Amino acid sequence: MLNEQKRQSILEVLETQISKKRYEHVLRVEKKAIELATAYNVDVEKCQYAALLHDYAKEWSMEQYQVILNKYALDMTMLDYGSEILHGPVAAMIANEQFHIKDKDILDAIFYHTIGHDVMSDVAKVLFVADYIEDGRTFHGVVEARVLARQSLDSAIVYKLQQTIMFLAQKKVPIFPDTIKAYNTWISKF
Ligand code: DGI
Ligand code: FE
Ligand code: FE
Repeated sequence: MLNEQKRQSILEVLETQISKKRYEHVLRVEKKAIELATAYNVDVEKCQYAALLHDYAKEWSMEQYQVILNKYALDMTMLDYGSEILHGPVAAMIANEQFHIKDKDILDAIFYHTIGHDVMSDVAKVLFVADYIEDGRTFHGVVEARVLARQSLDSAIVYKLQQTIMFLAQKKVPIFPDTIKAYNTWISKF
């Protein structure tokens, strides 16, 4: 478990960055991440760090994103997809820079929490699934996702990628190529 003092110091800053509604989502993701990490024998503390910081930059402006993208020479094509795609990679840079998190599992989990990735550590898998099925989610299909998450993290990951791509295509919004890449890799595993 994450030391409560460290946890509170993160929450204090987090509260200044995102709305109350999103802050509560983050706490529910943390709760679900602890639950999944415990069930699947994954490092609980790492999963808590990843959960607490994953949406840190979700409400930032394009100007703020641009600064981080330039500073870390991140993929500029992400700018075409807005905050939905940018907030994970940017939050990973902030976790490193501002919260001094150097653990690759935690940083990658945050980086890839929206788009997914062909190779995902156990911490990344826990966050990817916890974000999708936390208790506040009510979308069509969440019940199925929760059932799958009890069977295996991998099956829930494939389901999330499949559902997300269908949802985006239905909305007629552009799909970030790495999201498709992750889908292609994961779908061939099942
Ligand atoms: O930040 P959260 O809302 O908690 O969850 P998230 O980071 O998984 O973001 C989900 C949103 O991102 C959801 O509305 C779908 C969207 N998204 C995921 N992949 C893509 C995407 N949006 C675009 N335009 N393209 C993508 O490839
Ligand atoms: Fe997110
Ligand atoms: Fe989230």
